[in-house]
Amino acid sequence: MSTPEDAVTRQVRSMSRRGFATAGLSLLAGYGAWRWLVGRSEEDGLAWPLRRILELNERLAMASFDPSRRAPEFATSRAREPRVNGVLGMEDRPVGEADDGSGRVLKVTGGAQGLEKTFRLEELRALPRVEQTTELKCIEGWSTVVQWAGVRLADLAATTGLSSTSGQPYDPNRPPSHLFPYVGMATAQDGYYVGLDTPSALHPQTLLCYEMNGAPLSADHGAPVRVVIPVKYGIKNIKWLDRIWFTDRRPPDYWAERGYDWYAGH
Ligand SMILES: Nc1nc2c(c(=O)[nH]1)N[C@H]1C(S)=C(S)[C@@H](COP(=O)(O)O)O[C@H]1N2
Ligand SMILES: [Mo]
Repeated sequence: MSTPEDAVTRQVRSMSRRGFATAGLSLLAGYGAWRWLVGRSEEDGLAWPLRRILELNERLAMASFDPSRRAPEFATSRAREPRVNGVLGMEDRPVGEADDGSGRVLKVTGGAQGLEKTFRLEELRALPRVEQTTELKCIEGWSTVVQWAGVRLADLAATTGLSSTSGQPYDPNRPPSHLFPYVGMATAQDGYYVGLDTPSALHPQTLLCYEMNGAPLSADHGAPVRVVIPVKYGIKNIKWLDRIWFTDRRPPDYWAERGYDWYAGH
């Protein structure tokens, strides 16, 4: 004869059995979905369904990017020395090169028929100098306020006319026709490379920097010239920059190839 307690126990047992079965089923479903996901072919280090989601994020980021939006700027007194983070491509620096790399040139290509122009450090210094104190934000979770000095990539595009196939100088108020949609950047020997959308690359706060916190840029921080692009995460702030190319094709990007968001804005 069963007591009320027995009935309760049975009920609890069957409930937990059902609960267990449900949990087990959903686990299996989850496992199946996971197996399915990891079985998908990879594109740039990510299973394609995840890649599609990232691409959707990127499209949203592109559509919502407002070129008139500026990253916050800070009082110079807030500036600190950032840690040295990321040395990819920098092992390719020739031994014996002057610390400031002043003998090197920056190559820039684009324009009507892939014209190349080169700039020595002094030539970059002769272009309008911009100082700004902005935050360098790493995706690893740290950020440092740094004072930078350099030339706007937009000003370089204005003097060279390389940012459009029409060859017209870049003017933010009257953008030239046939502006290239992308900008590629790389260290010498391609040890590190980033791809940028042109609105971000020609944003007024995007600088080719040669000074940090009032001193010439050090080798560790990317001398002679590095990119500072405060509308993007640190990964896009390429150090020891060798080449810039304005292009119709989305340029390769070191971290996007390893599963990070190609856009990497914040
Ligand atoms: N050439 C090169 N540039 C690079 C990297 C790198 O590995 N190689 N790392 C990036 C990352 S992830 C960050 S956070 C910043 C760090 O800049 P810092 O070393 O001047 O602090 O550099 C960026 N630029
Ligand atoms: Mo970073």
